[in-house]
Amino acid sequence: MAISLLIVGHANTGKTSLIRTLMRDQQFGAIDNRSGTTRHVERIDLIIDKKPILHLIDTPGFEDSIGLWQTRKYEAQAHESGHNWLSYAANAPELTLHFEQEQKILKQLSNCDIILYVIDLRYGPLGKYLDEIDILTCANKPIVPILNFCHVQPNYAREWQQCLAERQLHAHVRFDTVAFFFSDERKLYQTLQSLMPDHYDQLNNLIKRREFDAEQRLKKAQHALMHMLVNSATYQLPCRSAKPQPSDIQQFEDHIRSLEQHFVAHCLDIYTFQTSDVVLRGLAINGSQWQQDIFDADTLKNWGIQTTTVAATGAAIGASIDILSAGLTLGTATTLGALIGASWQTGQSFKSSIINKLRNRAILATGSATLITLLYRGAELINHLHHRGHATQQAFTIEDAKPPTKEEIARYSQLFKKLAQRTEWNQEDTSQELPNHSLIKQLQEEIIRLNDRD
Ligand SMILES: Nc1nc2c(ncn2[C@@H]2O[C@H](COP(=O)(O)OP(=O)(O)OP(=O)(O)O)[C@@H](O)[C@H]2O)c(=O)[nH]1
Ligand SMILES: [Mg+2]
Repeated sequence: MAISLLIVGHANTGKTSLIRTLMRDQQFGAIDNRSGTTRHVERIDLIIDKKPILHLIDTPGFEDSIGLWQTRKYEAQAHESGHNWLSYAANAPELTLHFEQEQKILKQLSNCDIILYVIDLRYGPLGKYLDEIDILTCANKPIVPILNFCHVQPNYAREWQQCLAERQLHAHVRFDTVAFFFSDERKLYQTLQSLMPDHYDQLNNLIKRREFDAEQRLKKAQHALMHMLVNSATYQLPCRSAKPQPSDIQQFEDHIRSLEQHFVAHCLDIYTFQTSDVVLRGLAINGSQWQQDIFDADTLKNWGIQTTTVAATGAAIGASIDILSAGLTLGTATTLGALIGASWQTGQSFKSSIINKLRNRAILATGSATLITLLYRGAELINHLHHRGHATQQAFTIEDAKPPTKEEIARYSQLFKKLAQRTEWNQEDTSQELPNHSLIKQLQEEIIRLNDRD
């Protein structure tokens, strides 16, 4: 049997938002900055393995709790027990004119297991809210106050906690449906476990599943970022002449931008958000002329050259290329592998760049400053989406990310310089695995470090 949670509270405190966030569903109900958005009771089931675990029941907000509570105090029902008064007030035709919305709430009170009372912490515990709690107490059901908007500062958390404690409501849960943290959601489920011990295992499964899903989403998004960075770092655009033309630069920049856009779309999909939730702005691209780094020990190794005297071999290679560039035909380029002693099989990917060098054509590649910006923007987007509640209405703008430290710049530049040599890793199909290589592991560690830091 699922647990029925009745979500109640004053108008505009974030009741519908809470349900959207718990369901990871932006489409549930309607939410708005104006009060009185929800006009009807609506139920949605949280299902795990085809079994409903929670029934979440959304209700309209209280609008005039003071007036309703007064009808009990000053009229004929004063002598009735709270519970009897509720049954009466839920259906009394003479109350419908003034308390139509409240009656919709009262009718649900008998059908639920637990009441979640949503509080907007931007407001202190005013009389109208306290009357709402008094009305709900009449149902003799457990009430869990949800301290919503908890990340908005300043707020009235302390005043509310004191006021709730005076009413024996100690088991409150802090929440923010916009700045979402799974630890808050876990606390909610743990509170439900203590109130309904018969459902302990069921709720435990829910917590574990939620944790697992969150971990998987994060891993997938980080993987997408690695792909985007590898593809950006290894992308080369051969130009038609020694000097890149504006059309070459445009084509190059469009490609890098499209890689970032594709990554953003993929992340939105992973986190079930929509295109309108993120705005991409101002990626400054510094295309640099690509240079085959023939003196780099890793590059030599990749070419199949095992040498202990890297500098000497490097000099020999440099000389060979210079000789070739000096006037030999393009066909000669294919003999380059033999000339430098590399296994041409492994050096295949460099063929086009060497041929372009021989043809005296520029090759555009992404500069490390751009790659660092892409890394930072990507990590920031993942971090944002990981904590974005499904009730958030404002789009997240990706602009310039915060600047890295000098040490980080040096570390990232070194990493991207090495990655840029691996042109054979450039792949359009991002569903393919990335190579099992120490450079990829290093990139992954940097991304994880950036996500952990925020
Ligand atoms: N910053 C912040 N905004 C929130 C939070 N919860 C809700 N909101 C915003 O508050 C507004 C009202 O949210 P709703 O979910 O419509 O509130 P409601 O209680 O269902 O409103 P009614 O149906 O009118 O009673 C929306 O603009 C939400 O985006 C929160 O925890 N933090
Ligand atoms: Mg609502």
